[in-house]
Amino acid sequence: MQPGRTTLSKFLIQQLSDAQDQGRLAALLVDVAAAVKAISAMTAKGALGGFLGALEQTNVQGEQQKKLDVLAHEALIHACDWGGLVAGMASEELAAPYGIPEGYDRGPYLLVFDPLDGSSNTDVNVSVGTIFSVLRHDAAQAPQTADYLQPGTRQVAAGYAIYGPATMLVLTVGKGTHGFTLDREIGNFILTHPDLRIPEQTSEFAINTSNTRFWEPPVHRYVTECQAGKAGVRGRDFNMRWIASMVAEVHRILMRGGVFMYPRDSKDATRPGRLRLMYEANPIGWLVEQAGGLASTGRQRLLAVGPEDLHQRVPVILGSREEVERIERYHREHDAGADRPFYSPLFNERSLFRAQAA
Ligand code: AFP
Repeated sequence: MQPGRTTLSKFLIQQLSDAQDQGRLAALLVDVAAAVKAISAMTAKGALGGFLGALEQTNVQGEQQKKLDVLAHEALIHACDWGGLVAGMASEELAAPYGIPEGYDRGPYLLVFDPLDGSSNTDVNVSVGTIFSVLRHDAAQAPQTADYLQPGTRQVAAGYAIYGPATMLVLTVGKGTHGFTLDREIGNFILTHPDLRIPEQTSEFAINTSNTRFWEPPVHRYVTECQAGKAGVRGRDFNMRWIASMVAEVHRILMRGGVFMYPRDSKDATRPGRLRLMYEANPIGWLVEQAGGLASTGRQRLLAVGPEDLHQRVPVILGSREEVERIERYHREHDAGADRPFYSPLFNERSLFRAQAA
């Protein structure tokens, strides 16, 4: 595969040459890429296109919708619902799955997506993204919600687009994680970052530290040690980033390593985390694993989580292998009651959490 010259279509034909339905999966990913180009044009136009600002309504998550949330959602639906490749679609912006309209053929795939991740950043011109996951649905009848509730290990393709200074598409079909850059002059995605690998070590972590008082002790232990730097047990200084756009954090980690954490916290006892399993954690988790990293809830592999709800939230800890392994060890030690000597004075048994199995 010749970086700088291989187009997305050529790449997919080559990567899927031995796959069941390779032509249809490649065609679906090309349709997703077409929607990404449309979203890229809108995000790049910003205020000039009237694309900024929020709408009155809220989505199924109870979050206020930005104009671009809805426009990105519509771009993906319109690019993918007519081609006879999907049996149905699920979106962060829809409470229930989207049924393929009468008159259109259905195909063997389910497309699940967050149309615009990081949308709280749209009006301040910070990178945002689209995240998508492809599952199979081989039954003849139209899919029900339960047909979407497949663990991340059942994905057949996953990817994200990042609308930054450059628009990039990063995807996997199970044979590594590969990056494509949009050449706007010819309107094509060109392979620029083949076989991305996440360095196993890092000195950079990403977490929203305004939630410190809500964290579980093992997360607090890990972050406190990073902040102690050379003077502490880690023996080296760490750097911190928080862009509030998961796609942008993950892209940085794929480019140079790092660890991203949106752990379970006690801010809202009804929510085991902020990020959604089906269309954020699972696709991103597979991309990270395919690039040699780890993706965990802190207590189990993200891709092994059995979905119970289309919009279910999970704790997310992912990135450089050695750091994620350390954080998982801290969770095990906490749950086994073996980490008491490491507690920060801020934390003790009477406070926020009782050890709970995942
Ligand atoms: P939005 O799409 O509502 O902006 O949420 C983005 C996100 O799901 C994820 O991309 C960020 O990492 C995380 O939320 C930021 O959460 P905080 O605003 O709590 O830092």
